[in-house]
Amino acid sequence: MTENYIFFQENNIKIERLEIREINLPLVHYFETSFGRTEKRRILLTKIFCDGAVGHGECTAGENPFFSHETIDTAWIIIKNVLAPIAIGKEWTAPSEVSQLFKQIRGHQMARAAVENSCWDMTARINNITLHELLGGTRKNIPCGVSIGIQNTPEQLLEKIRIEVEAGYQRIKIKIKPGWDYDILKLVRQTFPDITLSVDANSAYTLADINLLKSLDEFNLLMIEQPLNHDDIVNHSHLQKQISTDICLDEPITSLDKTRKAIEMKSGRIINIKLGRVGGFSEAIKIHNYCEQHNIPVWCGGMLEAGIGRSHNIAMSALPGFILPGDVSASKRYFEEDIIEPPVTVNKDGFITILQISGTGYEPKEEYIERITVRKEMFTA
Ligand code: OSB
Ligand code: MG
Repeated sequence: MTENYIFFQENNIKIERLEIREINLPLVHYFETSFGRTEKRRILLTKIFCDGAVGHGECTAGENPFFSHETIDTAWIIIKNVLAPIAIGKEWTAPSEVSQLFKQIRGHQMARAAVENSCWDMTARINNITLHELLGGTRKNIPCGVSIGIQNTPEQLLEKIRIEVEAGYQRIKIKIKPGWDYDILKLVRQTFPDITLSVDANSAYTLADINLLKSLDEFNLLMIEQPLNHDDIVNHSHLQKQISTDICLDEPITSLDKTRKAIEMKSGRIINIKLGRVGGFSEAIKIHNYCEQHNIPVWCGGMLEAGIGRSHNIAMSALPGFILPGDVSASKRYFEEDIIEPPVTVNKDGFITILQISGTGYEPKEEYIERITVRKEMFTA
């Protein structure tokens, strides 16, 4: 295993107490993908305690099992009944050891990631270093793109694209599904001939749609993300041979092993790394390193995260292989008020400046978080 991150602490640390809570946060605008529309987020936050130090995590599971089998409710049960009893009281020196504690668990990556990532967060704080430095990150700022959902009308979509292009975002990704694809892209390209554009189907097509998928080659797309089934790598390999647009895999990339198989099968030429989907920072770093060695560009995906998850995505995006603009954008695109201070902002050239402050540099707003909490539980040894 290649470990390019560093750790300094001399004393072993452990989770003495683990708190989980659910917060409810409305989105400023609905977000619609081929699998459905989200208007408000239910988000599970984790917080761990050790000898006066704390670490924060955010679970990226959605409200429904449509993107992944996991939901906020399954993650709650798994953390409570499985992860907390395993992890509480066990000493570690590097947070990657926490991912080893969870090795025998099948699936439930998003639940595992929330706990493991809290340990990375705490380790950075205890050592008074930045999280991106702890992970092995080298970038000072990260290029940003936006993901724009399916809209009620084509005019509304054009207006949203115009706003984000003017804000400086470096890449526009739009969601597609059967009936909201070729004609929409034709209109978008006529209106914005020169923008860097990609599409995400969230598994809405099958190989029977080959003619439609081939026809998208005419739009000079940066990539087509996850056109086929959520756990497929075989059919994507067939498809990639027949289209010139680069396929990017999202949903099936749940581990280093799945990544290696997808790359060996030539199922796509680009990989979207999502911290929750792969089970946390340790696995994400391994996937990043593997892709870098195989000249596969990666970028950081998003899951409509609130500030804690967003700040972890920023830290991960500092790794050198994250060369394509990610789906990590400004807090205000999602929420009236984010749960961190300062909120995430993007400069007019479409970059997020990585804060050079220990931890993530973004502090959770405890009082606000308490006010929007709908349930919480604390676990101890
Ligand atoms: O497929 O990338 C996806 C949001 C929820 C679930 C899946 C996806 C997305 C996004 C939004 O595209 C990315 C973001 O802005 O957070
Ligand atoms: Mg996607």
